[in-house]
Amino acid sequence: MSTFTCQTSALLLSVFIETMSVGATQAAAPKTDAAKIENAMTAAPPAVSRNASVVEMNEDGSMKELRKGTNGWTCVPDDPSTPGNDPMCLDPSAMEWLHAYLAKSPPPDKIGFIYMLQGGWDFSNLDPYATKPDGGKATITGPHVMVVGPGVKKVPGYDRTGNGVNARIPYVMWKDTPYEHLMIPVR
Ligand SMILES: [Cu+2]
Repeated sequence: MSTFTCQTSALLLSVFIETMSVGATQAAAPKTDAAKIENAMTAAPPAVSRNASVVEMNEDGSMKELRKGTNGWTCVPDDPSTPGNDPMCLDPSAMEWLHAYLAKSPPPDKIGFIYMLQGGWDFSNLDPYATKPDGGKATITGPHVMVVGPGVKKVPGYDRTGNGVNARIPYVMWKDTPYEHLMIPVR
């Protein structure tokens, strides 16, 4: 097969996959509070998400509590502004980190942990505020956990090449920004 054909098929395949995931998300995006809570809970093991708070993120970065939890964890349903299904469950330090990211303010000097067992879909592995795919390529990560906070900048052994496209190995996302964090696939 010629290189040209190869690249063309790869391009067509990626367009196809993106179209598929857009279609799938629009069909699956949770609408009711009950559906949003159910979706949010799939981000973490049941032992964690069962008693977690569930909050919905508004466009302006404010949050609406859908359910009050008891274990200190907070789960957030799929972000409908991205094509993938990407709910997450965060510990208290990771929630502070997320608020800082949304407010574009410096994150607190704490290490936080996030479950994203449904995987994630990011417009860019380099730009925290990108609104369209980098050079046409989104960063798609399967089921993973994340370690966040300024302290992770000092952790060696994670891929920092910045490619991060369809990542399968542990890598650094948004490197050299205040929101640099570790992405660790779990499957
Ligand atoms: Cu993630």
